[in-house]
Amino acid sequence: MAGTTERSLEELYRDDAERADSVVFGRKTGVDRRGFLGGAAAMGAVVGGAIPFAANMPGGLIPAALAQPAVAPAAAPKGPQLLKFPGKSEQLVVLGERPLVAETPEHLLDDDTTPTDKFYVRNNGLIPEAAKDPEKWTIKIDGEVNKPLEITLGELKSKFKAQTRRTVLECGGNGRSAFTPTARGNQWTNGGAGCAEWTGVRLGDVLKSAQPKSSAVYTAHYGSDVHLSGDAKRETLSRGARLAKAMDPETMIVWAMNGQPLPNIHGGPVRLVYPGWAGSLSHKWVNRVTLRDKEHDGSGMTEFSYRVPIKPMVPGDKGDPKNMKILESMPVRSVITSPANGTKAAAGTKEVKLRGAAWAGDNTVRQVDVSIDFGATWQRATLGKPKNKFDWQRWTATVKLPSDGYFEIWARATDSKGAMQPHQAGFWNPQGYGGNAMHRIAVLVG
Ligand SMILES: Nc1nc2c(c(=O)[nH]1)N[C@H]1C(S)=C(S)[C@@H](COP(=O)(O)O)O[C@H]1N2
Ligand SMILES: [Mo]
Repeated sequence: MAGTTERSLEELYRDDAERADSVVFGRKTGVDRRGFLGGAAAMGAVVGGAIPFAANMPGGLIPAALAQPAVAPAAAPKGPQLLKFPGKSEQLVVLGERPLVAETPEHLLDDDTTPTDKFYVRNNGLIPEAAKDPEKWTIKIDGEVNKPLEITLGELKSKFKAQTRRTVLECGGNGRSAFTPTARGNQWTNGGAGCAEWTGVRLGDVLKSAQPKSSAVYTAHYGSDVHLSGDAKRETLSRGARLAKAMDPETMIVWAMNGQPLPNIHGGPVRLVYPGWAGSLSHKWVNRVTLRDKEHDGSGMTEFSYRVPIKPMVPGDKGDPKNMKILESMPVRSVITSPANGTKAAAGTKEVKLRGAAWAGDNTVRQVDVSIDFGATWQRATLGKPKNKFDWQRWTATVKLPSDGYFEIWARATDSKGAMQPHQAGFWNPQGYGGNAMHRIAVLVG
């Protein structure tokens, strides 16, 4: 392999894609590959088949077959660590054990409604014990209100009008692993998201019953989970949002997920759901919502936490907290949910049926396009309608393959405002929010 085998190309591609490129293709990134057929053959050997569209491969691109762990982790000695947790699928991939964080591989997001067992898990602190008497769970509403109140789950159910909505919950760091250089935090691929049916009441209705003062402009959320240190005085997470978002009729206090009582791991008996915005606003085990007269400054609100640059910053820089603003709506994203990355198809297979999902924070999805030739040409997918606001949109497409070989299928969504997913995660920031690089999967035919 070009005479250099100090480590496998697979490792080289993971660690230093540009150097791997020059080893494989014998040239610097950005130079035309057509003259290096020997190189393309070496690359083909690594990904398991000839690459019919090798000439279109962007320089420095880590082949999808290597960029993300393959589907069958059992085969790989150092495959991803899989979750073992009561009620959760054993196919979720553990990103951290303390606190417990696990993501859903994209191909497990293939249901219209994400089943609870497949739904990703993100904790910042210790998971509390399940409540003994859920109906007596109490939430306080205080701060900039004329009538502070305490309300039990039982009263929430009897005094306010319930609604059910299918909405996407997505971690603010979803897509983080696509940043170069690596950004701090859990290295989510695209699986820090799911779309469930949530049942509860409008947070706005409950806040209104406490009679907000005109000075109230922001919320602050508190829950019962304890800080990782075990110190009860230390805050685990306390985020908040502009009052207008809290008052949105789709922002809810929920007690059921997919028609069942909200499981403890997902914040039961009650959590908030702020659809379209960073998942950290959807406070689990919520027991207090305070209205404030300024932007909340709890843990997860300051410095680089859940904040993105105002003016673009140099990737890898330390950054200036004064140049950061709160991350609100999540960016447009699509995932290919079938077939799975690394799928092998029989020789002679001439077409592949694709399924996926796309969503766009506060916006809707205008279109999804797919490519089989590293983005040289694109084909429009058939896009479904959301069930309700903030639902994801399912899509399908059938792509025709010209021959056997190694293909990458790329999917790219465009939102209702015209914003499109980039090839590479853009707007680098120290904690890696808003990384919405296109999803791509490897398919090997023959
Ligand atoms: N009390 C509490 N609420 C929380 C968190 C937490 O650590 N503690 N994590 C937040 C983050 S960062 C996300 S992405 C979502 C994840 O919800 P899930 O575990 O139900 O998927 O919960 C949010 N709510
Ligand atoms: Mo998150």
